[in-house]
Amino acid sequence: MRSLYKLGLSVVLALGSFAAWAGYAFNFPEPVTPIARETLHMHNLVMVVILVLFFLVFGLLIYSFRTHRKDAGYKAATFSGPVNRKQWLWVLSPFALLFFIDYVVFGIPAYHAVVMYEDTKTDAELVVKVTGSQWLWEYEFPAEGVSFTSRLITPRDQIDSGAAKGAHYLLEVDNPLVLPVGKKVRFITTSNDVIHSWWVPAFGVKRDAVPGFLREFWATVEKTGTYRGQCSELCGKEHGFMPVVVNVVTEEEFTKWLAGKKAAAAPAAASTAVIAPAAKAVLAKAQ
Ligand SMILES: [Cu+2]
Repeated sequence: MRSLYKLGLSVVLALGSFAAWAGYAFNFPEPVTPIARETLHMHNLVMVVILVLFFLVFGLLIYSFRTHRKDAGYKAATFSGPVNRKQWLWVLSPFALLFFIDYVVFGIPAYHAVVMYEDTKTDAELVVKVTGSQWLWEYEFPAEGVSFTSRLITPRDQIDSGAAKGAHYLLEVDNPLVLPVGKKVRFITTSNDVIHSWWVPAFGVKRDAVPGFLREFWATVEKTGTYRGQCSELCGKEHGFMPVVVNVVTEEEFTKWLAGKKAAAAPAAASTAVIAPAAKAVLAKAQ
């Protein structure tokens, strides 16, 4: 009894220490897209069902161990011959129960989630192409002719522990991706070199960026804010240094930002247009 008390006390103390972990995000981040919410619901459903099964199975097991002990005076049953109906029932009912849980209780919502995840085209209002490179992300709005790169800006001395680490250590970039709130955005991913993976936990999306392939996913972000993620496919020595930062803003702010990006891209395009004929003239002379 005493050892049981000690065990109970140590469990309480261990759980008590969780209070000290308050800053440690243990659960899913707050979902901000339909996919993230669906994923969280799916996770919660599976968690509840498997916990009920866990306690049911272990409860029965411990009950059986305790009550059917020889030293508690329990007499073992003796039986032989063909399996009777009751035995068949004991064999088949857990099988039927697990089959039902897997294919109906989990299967239907999981099917719904997967179909929803793959539906990138219905009502998509914006297309963003995401290209992974060793070791940065490139974002492109093909319809607008806007593209830019997004690189880590955490100073090297923070990484080498020469300076105190900032609030968004390794999760900060020079040019974050900007998206409008409440719009369905279709993402197309690919890569310039090796396989990368674009991942923002709060969006509930993670998709590999594979060289030579275009892969898709979508997100409708319902809340403005800054969301951070990382490359989640080991892609070389600076895999840990290519974060994803997405600023989700109102429609007006987004239009303004996009216009600014377009304006910044225009002079560059104009100057190449001027240089090209000049270069042609030089080439003509050389011939
Ligand atoms: Cu990568």
